[in-house]
Amino acid sequence: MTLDGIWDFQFIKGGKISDYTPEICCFNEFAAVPGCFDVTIRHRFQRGLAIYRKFVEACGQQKLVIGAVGLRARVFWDGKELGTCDVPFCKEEFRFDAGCCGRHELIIAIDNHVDNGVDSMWREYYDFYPYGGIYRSVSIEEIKDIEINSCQVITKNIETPEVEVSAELAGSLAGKEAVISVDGNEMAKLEAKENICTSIKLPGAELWDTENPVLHTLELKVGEVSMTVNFGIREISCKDGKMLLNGKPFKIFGVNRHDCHPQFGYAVPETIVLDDIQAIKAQGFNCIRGSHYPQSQIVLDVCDRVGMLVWNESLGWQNSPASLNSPGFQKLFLHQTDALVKNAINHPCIIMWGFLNETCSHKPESYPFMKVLSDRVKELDPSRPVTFASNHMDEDLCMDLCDIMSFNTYPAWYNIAGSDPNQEEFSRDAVERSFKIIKDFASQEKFNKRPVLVSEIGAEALPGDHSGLRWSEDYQADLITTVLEMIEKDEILQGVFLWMYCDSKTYSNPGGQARARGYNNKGLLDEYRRPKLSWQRAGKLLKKQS
Ligand code: ADA
Repeated sequence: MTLDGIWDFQFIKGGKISDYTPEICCFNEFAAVPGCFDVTIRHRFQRGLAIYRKFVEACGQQKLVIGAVGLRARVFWDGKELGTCDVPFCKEEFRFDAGCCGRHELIIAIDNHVDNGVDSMWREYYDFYPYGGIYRSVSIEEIKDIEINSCQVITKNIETPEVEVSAELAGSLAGKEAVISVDGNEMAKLEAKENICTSIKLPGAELWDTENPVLHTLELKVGEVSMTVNFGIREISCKDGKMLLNGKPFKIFGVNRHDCHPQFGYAVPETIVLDDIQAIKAQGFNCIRGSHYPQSQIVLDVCDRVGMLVWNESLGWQNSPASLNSPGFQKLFLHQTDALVKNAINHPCIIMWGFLNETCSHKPESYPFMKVLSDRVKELDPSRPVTFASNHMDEDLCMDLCDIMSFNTYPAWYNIAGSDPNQEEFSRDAVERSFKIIKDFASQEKFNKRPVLVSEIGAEALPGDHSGLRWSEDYQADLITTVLEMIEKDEILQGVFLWMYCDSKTYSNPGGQARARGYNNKGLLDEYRRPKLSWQRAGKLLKKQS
C-alpha cells in the first residue's frame, strides 16, 4: 500500500534530529510525500528539523519501505523508534510488529543539516545542493507467511536467448513450489527454498537495445504470494578497448544528469523525468550518467522504456582518504553500495556501475577501499562492467580496478595540465592536449585495452551571454561541439558524458565566483530546461552523425 500523498507536517528551523521528541510536535502544515520541504515557498533553503506524520491502518507484522530521504531520518511507529535512514538516496526497509488492527501513527523526522565529519555521506562542499525531505515513495505491506525478498533476472545468453532467475524466499516454504512465468507463459516450477536459481530459455524472445527497448515481464509465484519484475534481454561486454551492446560495438554520446529540479529538489516527478529523458534521446544522446547518486525507480523505469543507457553510481563526491579509511564511512558506503546494485539489477538500461566520483584515487592509501568496492560490486553483479570517474588523469593509481576507465577533465575551463586558465577565448588545443594525456595513460600495456571514457567535460554558460568569451553560450557551444566531433573520430576514446544536461543548484560560496547564482551553470539547458546554444548545436551534430 502506498503511503504517498499529503502528510501532516511541522518544520522547526535550526532544529536537530537528536532534539526530536513526540512532545515537540505541533503539526501546523501539510507536506507532499515524496517532496522536499526546502524548495517550498515557506521554507526555501532553510535548515532544520522537519517532522512528517501519517496515520496508517495496519496490524501484525509489517514491512515499511522508505524509497529515499535526505539528509537523514529517524522513523517512529506509535512513538517507538523503528530505526534510522543514514544515507541519502538509499532505500531502507523496516520490519516490525504494527500492533492491533486500527489506526497507528507513523512519523518520519528529517534533518537537513550538512555534516562535515569524516564519516559523513554528504559534506558541505559537494557540488550539488543538500535538499531535505522524503525524496522517494513510502509504502507499507503486510508480511505474509511466505515472503519473496528479491527476484533477479540476468541475461545469460543472447543467442538462445537465456536468462538466469534467482530469488530469495523466506517463511513457511515446506512443500511449496516456486512457479515462474514469463510474459504470461509458465516456464519453470521449482521446489521453494530460501535461495532458488534456475536458467530459463526464451526462444524467439526479442532483445532489448536503445532502438528497440523490448521489455519482458516475469512473475514468480510461491503459494499465494507473487512478485512481478520487468526485465530486458541484453548483453553488455568489453573487448579490445570497445564496449559492446548485444555483441555490437557502440560509442557513448551521453550527458551527466542531476535528478533535480528547482521546484522539486530530488523528488522529481515522473512527468519531468520522462520529458528530460525523451528530450535527451531526441537530441541524439544515447546514455546518461546518473551523477552522483543512485537513480530513482522513476528514472530507471523511464530509461528502460525509452531505450536510454545509464551509468548508475553511489553517492559520493571528492571523498578524502581519511573518509575512505574510516570504519564508519566504510560501513555506510558498503550499505549504500549493496542497495545500489540489489535494487536496480533488473534494469536493462544500466550498463555500468560506478562509485566514489573524483575521490583521491591518486593516493595509495585510497586503493584498499576502492578495491573492496570494486570487488563487492562485481560479486553482486558479475554481468556489468565497473568504473569510477577519476579527475587525476595520468596520476591515477586505481584504474586497474575498473573494467572501463573514466576520466573527468575540464580543458579550456579549469586550471589543469594543458589548459591556460587565463585564456578568454575557446581553444581546441586545450581539449586535444587533455585527451592526449588521457589516451597516453590509458593505452599502457598494463591496462590491457580497456574501454576509455571521458566521464565529464564542459564549461559554464550564462543564458543570454553571446560575447564568445568564457561564461558565454557561444564559448560553451564551441567546446561541446569540438568535443563531440573529436570523440566521434577517436579510436581510443569510446565515449563522452558532457557535463551536464541542465544547470543544477549547488552551494553559494561567499568566498568565490565559481558558482554564479548558487548554480553549477555548465548545463546545456538551464535549470528550468530552457535550451542554451550548446543544446541546439550538439543536437544538430549528433543527429547528423546517426
Ligand atoms: C567535477 C564534479 C562535478 C562538478 C564539476 C564542475 O568534475 O564531478 O560534480 O562539480 O566538477 O562543474 O566543476
